[in-house]
Amino acid sequence: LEGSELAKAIKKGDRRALSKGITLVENSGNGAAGLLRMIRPQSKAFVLGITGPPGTGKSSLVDRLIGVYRSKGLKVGVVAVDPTSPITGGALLGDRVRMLAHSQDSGVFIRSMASRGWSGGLSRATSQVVRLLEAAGFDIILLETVGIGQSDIEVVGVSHAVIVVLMPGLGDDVQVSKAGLMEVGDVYVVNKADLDGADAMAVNLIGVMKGSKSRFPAVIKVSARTGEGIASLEAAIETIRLKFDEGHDDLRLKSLKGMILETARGNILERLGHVSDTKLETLARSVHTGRLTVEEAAAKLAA
Ligand SMILES: Nc1nc2c(ncn2[C@@H]2O[C@H](COP(=O)(O)OP(=O)(O)OP(=O)(O)O)[C@@H](O)[C@H]2O)c(=O)[nH]1
Ligand SMILES: [Mg+2]
Repeated sequence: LEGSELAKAIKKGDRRALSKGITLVENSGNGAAGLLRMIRPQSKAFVLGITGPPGTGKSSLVDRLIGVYRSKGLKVGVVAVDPTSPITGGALLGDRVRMLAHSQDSGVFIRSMASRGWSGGLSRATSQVVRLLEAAGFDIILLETVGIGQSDIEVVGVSHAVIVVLMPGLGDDVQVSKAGLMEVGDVYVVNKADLDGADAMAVNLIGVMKGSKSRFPAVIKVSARTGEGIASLEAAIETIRLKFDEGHDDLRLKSLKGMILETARGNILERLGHVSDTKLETLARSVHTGRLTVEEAAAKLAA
């Protein structure tokens, strides 16, 4: 299948075609532009970003949320952006996908994307994969990414709502605030509430939130293990999803702004990644001899 045939099959919800489309996007970046034009969907799917430090239970919560939405009859797509290195990656990636109990359900589509090896185009690729899932008729798209650094967190910029998953014992919030996690969440989850320290963590977070005058994200204690608090989390997400369903354009525009920005950023970074060392050296020599300033050289490089 190629071109318009592939697009048609994806829109019919053909899973193999969807996989093929995703691979195309992953392999050829903007080379998939034609396909993305042909599948151009109405923005109907609700995209929920799930981020947080490593090991806080994001995948376990994704698993819970799949259950929640499947019981409502909604089709759920999952994109897990995995920071695992390509060297050890293969096996681990497989394990994580298998970990999800829903991988045999035809109303669920799970895809892992390795975050290594992208010269800045990760968010762009993620946004493209999200659009393919949307075209294939998924109602909810869960986008899991480990929030370690700025580029991981930028990935959730394409979401309509963002859940930041934390857990007891993260220590002071330095790690969390440094990564920019305190700015991106619509809902803050203290997962592993079955362990000690969840209350203290939640109180701490609420204190931090009160410091900000413009944002009032919810703070919810849950346990992906026992199911405690999952209903509250669901309710908090539903509040946002209802606004979305009622056609409030601001959430859609916010997500589209994220997609456009991340796509442009990806294009620029990719172009910079392809800069030849010869060209760079020529520019460096010009700066060295005083013919150009660094700023002028940078402008030439990015042109
Ligand atoms: N006690 C307890 N353990 C949990 C809970 N949720 C997840 N875990 C455990 O925490 C570990 C990490 O869970 P994951 O769901 O893989 O966490 P993650 O945030 O997706 O991890 P990465 O994707 O590697 O960053 C696993 O051993 C889970 O069994 C919980 O609510 N309580
Ligand atoms: Mg995970």
